[in-house]
This record gives sequence, C-alpha cells and structure tokens, in this order.
Amino acid sequence: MIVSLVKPAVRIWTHFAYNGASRHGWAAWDRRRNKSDNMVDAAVMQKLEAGFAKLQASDSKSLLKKYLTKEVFDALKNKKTSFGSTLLDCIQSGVENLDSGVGIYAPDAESYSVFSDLFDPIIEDYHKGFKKTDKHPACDFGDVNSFSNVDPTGEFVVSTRVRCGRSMEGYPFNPCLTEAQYKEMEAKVSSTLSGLEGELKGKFYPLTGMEKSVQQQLIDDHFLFKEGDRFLQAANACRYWPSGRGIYHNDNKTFLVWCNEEDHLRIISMQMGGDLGQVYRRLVSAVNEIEKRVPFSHHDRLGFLTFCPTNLGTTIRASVHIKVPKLAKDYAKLESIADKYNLQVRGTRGEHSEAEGGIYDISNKRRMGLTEFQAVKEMYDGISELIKIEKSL
Ligand code: ADP
Ligand code: DAR
Repeated sequence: MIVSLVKPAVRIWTHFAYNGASRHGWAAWDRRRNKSDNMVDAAVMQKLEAGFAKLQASDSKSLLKKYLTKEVFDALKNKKTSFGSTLLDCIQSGVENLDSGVGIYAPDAESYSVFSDLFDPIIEDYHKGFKKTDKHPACDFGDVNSFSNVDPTGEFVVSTRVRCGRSMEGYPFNPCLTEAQYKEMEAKVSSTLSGLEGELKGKFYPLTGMEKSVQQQLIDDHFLFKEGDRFLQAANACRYWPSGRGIYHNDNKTFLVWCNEEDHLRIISMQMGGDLGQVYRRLVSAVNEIEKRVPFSHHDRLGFLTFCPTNLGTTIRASVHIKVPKLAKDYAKLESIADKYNLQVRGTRGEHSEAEGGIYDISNKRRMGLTEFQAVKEMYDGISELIKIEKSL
C-alpha cells in the first residue's frame, strides 16, 4: 500500500517543486544566473534536481529521459559553458514538455562538447548510429541533376520541399542571444539576401509589424514558421519575440529563408508537385550564394551546427506532402515501412501536428553520418518505395 502511494507522491512533489520554482519566471532566474562565475548557482541546481526527479517519475518517451541517467546527471549538473549555459538550459524544454520526442537543445555551440555525455548518446540514437567517435563527412551536394520527379503522374505528391539550417559564425543560439544581437542578425540577413539575383531575387519581411492576417496566411500556406511553439518557448528560444525574426521569399514563394525561428537561418526551396530535382537545384544554388556572403558555424566532427541536435551535420530535411490513403489506414504500418527507409512521418504542419485532408509530411529522418546528396537520395528512394507499395495495395 505504502509503495503504491510513493510514485504518485513523488510525481506530485516534483511537479510542484519544478513548476513552482519556475513560477518566479525566467527573468528572475535569468538575473540570478551569473554568467561570469563557473559555478552553477543554488537556484539553478534546485531547478535541475527537481526537473530530473520530475523526468524520472514520468513515463516520458523522450530521448532525454532515456539517456539522462543519474550517472550522467551527476557528471554534468555542475558544468557551465563560457556563455554561462548550464545543463538546465539544455534540458528545460524536455522537462516542461514530457511529450517531447527528443527534449534537448544546445544553448550554444560549446554545449555539444561540455555536455557531450548527454548529447552524444542522443545524437547516436536519433541519427541511427552516429557514434561519438564518428566524424560527419564534408559537405557534398553531389550531382544536382540526379533527381527526377518522384511522382510524375501527380497522383500522390502534393508538394516537395528541401531545407537546411545554418548558424551564423560569432553568434550563440537562441537562449544566449540578446535583443540587440537578434536585431543585428536580422539586419545582416536582410542586407545579405537583398543581393540575390535571378530566381532567388526577393524581399525580406520582418515579423515585427507584419499584418496578423498576412502572417497567418503565410503559416497556413506552409511558407512561414508557426508562432508559440511550446517546445521552443520552454527552451528559452522565443525571448524578445518578434524582434529579429522574419522571412525572405521570392515572388513565387519557391525560395524562402526563415530568420531566427529555431535556427539563425532556415534556407528553403519548395514547390507544388514532385519535381525533387528542380527543388534541390534551387536549394543548392541558394546555399552556395548565401555562403559567399555569410560565414556559417561548422564543427569538424558534427558538421553544420544547429540549435537542435536532430538537425546537425547536413541539416537537410527533404520532404513531400503526400497522400497515401491505403497505407495511412494503418498508421503504425506506415510508420514502420517509412522507418525501414529512414523516413520520418509527420502531420501536415510538421512536428507534433496531425494530418489534414490525408496529407502527411514525410521526410528523411537522419541528417548526420551521410552527405547532403545521400540524405536527399534517402528521401527520394524511400518515397519512391512508399508510392510503389501504395499502388500495390
Ligand atoms: P522542423 O524540421 O524544424 O520541424 P521543417 O523544416 O520541417 O521544420 O518545417 C516545418 C514546416 O514546413 C511545416 O509548416 C510544414 O507544413 C512545412 N512543410 C514541410 N514539408 C513540406 C512540403 N513538402 N510542402 C509544403 N510544406 C512543407
Ligand atoms: N519538438 C522537440 C524537438 C524535436 C526535433 N525537431 C526540431 N528541432 N524542430 C521535441 O523534442 O519533440
């Protein structure tokens, strides 16, 4: 009887202990976090201990829960990066959102090495075997004319999109950015992109001052990132919103750049239909053009650096919005077939969303341990197989 009361009691205590502490709000906690000393202060330690206990008492399925063992927690809880980032900055989103799939972000690039005891096993698991001794290959977009239309008859694929993430050298990630830095980065991105010509020519639209109806239409049309992502909010990635945030796009909205949502830059090529070749060629030429003007943060072992470990390396997500009504009748089967081809199945609006009108967002899952070309080929081959199976049912 006593034992059966313990777990719920622990769960209740940790819930209030953790959330009670955050009742004082991040601003107060932020002020207490003295970035100059190398000790983790008592307030942070109290939230860390409560957060760890809450996670342990939960039935969360996140990679954070899986790999933040007591041993790893004790080894990392007193560590800080030179930006003053602590283990709490890394795990707070996964502690607040127990339904996270991953649950961890890097507040700055150094976090990947200072907290590597936690990041490395999560990276190995998510990217299907990229070990801490592995080195991500050099950037290689391959032959950009290798991909044709993945669905020439247009029976299944609604639209195709290839995106990559880039971090600007000299700036930390969201939780460590000041409002002045957000504005500085936005100005740099806006002026850099204003030099693009031809099909890439377009205009930068700051989120600050954007008509709500215009913003919502861009989101509904899948061109703009959504607002109020609770995972990013809990990771302290939405401070000073909408300062420094915005979107650049060409007239046809086939080439877009997100500024300071989850990553400093999300470079996106997309269009209706299944012509992956055309989408990929546009993405590659855009990345090459932008790289001439903006130095990107790159790590010798991890590849291109991003806020979330799931986007490291190539940072490439190649996706289709696709209707596979027969396969979708058995969602678990669709996911297991997709998993065989290293594909990730998501709802129409991406992460943590449901399919609308039977449209699924299906993309390559892993981004590390293979080249950009191989990541896109993995999507092309996997989607081709899914369409073959759908046709056979
Ligand atoms: P993240 O990887 O950070 O979740 P994504 O790069 O997947 O973000 O962007 C998610 C957004 O992109 C969602 O709004 C989703 O609807 C849109 N999206 C993804 N793939 C496609 C596609 N093939 N066609 C149209 N929109 C897409
Ligand atoms: N939603 C968070 C992050 C998952 C990876 N997707 C990113 N980074 N957009 C989670 O842990 O579920």
